[in-house]
Amino acid sequence: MGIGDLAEGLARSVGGIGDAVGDVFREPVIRLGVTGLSRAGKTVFITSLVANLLDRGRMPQLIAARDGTIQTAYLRPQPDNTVPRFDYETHLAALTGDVPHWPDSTRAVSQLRLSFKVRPGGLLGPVTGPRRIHLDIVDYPGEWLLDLGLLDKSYRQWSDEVLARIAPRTSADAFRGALGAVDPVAAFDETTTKTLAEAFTAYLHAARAEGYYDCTPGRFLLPGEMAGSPVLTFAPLPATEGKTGALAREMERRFEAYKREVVKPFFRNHFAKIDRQVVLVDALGAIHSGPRAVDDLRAAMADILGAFRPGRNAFLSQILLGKRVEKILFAATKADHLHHAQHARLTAIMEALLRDAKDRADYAGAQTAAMSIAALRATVEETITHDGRDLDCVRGTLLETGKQAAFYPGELPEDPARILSPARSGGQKWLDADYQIMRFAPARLTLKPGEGPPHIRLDKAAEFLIGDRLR
Ligand SMILES: Nc1nc2c(ncn2[C@@H]2O[C@H](COP(=O)(O)OP(=O)(O)OP(=O)(O)O)[C@@H](O)[C@H]2O)c(=O)[nH]1
Ligand SMILES: [Mg+2]
Repeated sequence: MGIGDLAEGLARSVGGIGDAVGDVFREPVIRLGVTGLSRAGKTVFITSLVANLLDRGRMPQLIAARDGTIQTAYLRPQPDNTVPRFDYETHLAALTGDVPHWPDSTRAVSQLRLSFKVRPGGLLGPVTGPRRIHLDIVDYPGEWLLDLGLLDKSYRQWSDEVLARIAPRTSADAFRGALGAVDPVAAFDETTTKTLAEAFTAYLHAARAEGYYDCTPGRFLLPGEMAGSPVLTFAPLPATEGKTGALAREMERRFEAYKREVVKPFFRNHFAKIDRQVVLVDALGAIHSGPRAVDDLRAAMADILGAFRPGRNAFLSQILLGKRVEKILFAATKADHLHHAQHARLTAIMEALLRDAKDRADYAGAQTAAMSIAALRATVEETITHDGRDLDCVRGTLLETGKQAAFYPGELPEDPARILSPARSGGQKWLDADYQIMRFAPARLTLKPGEGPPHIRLDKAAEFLIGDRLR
């Protein structure tokens, strides 16, 4: 009896669970994690990727699509019964309907299975017939990944670090005010705890809106059904010499519960199963916000890479059992805000950020790459003459007014150091340039049969992420 028979028998013996379990034993599965901080473009990326894998006319750089190795692709029920399904149909309808609009914000993990029928290679090809390969795409918030750093910290260390970091930020004024009104060695009181937690959560939201990435605990921003529970009702407290009050002890207990009951289950149930990972970053948004936001992005990329470093954390090593993510792509999204003449510059900035993140995280492990992409192209290019100068613009429908406009975002520097150095040295604003950003609505599409929605380099991203497994 071979392994195949064994798997078959096992699948049969679990009866009703049937097909999905059998698939896992018999047919290869690629688990692709898609993450990024809120509004990075995860939902649009997955929707367009799936649409373009189902109809592969615009995917020439995905070799298995171009050379016909992929014979068909279709959606199948996902194997994980308790994870919400990624709502592909609704998101696609939003993007490609008569009045196209961006999909709603999503708040939790979701998953989708796409299966490929692939032409068999090798001598046995004609005998064995087409192979099936499954692609499980898992969408999860980047905020949850950044929580990994909390596992190494005690409540005391975490509080000290957070309070030091937010000291110069005016967005933390209200939280500091709330802290000032509380005696840190006070007895425990639920109302005080709740007031502090709410003020801290409000600060985290403000920091996120200002473009800061260091906004952990991540579930404070995306609480879902845990809203109001003790694991999400704590805040950092200043150190007190010698004496600890019951308030601080309860805060500490809740911080430990957060690590145990929120952070660890996410890594065990979702993160540990991922083979390939794409991290979407809104680099243009950060550049628009200024050097501090770029510096913060730089630090966040190092933290994210750190989560993927083998042996980074005892708990992770224990759940991963030597399994590791094989490829990680950092992709700057929304590149359709730039004329293609500037794409290479954006890619160079992403590459420099990645190099820097790898140095910081002392990273060795998965193969990494940086790219600039647009999952859904919302603009067309246009060159206009202004004051006797040619300006490379993009034209699209403005989200705010619904009017068509050509837009010049400013010129990214050829040398990425012009962006990275001011970011590193804590500059307040760019000295020699100003980068604008404009929000466009998705364009109304007329797709030919066999074509997915228009994109920029989504095929190249797919080739890096899964191309080798489809051959
Ligand atoms: N022009 C352009 N805009 C994009 C693209 N992808 C995303 N966007 C913009 O970014 C916004 C956020 O995209 P989503 O895909 O919803 O981002 P998300 O990461 O899923 O966001 P959350 O679910 O809130 O975490 C969209 O509403 C668009 O305004 C793109 O390829 N081109
Ligand atoms: Mg989303």
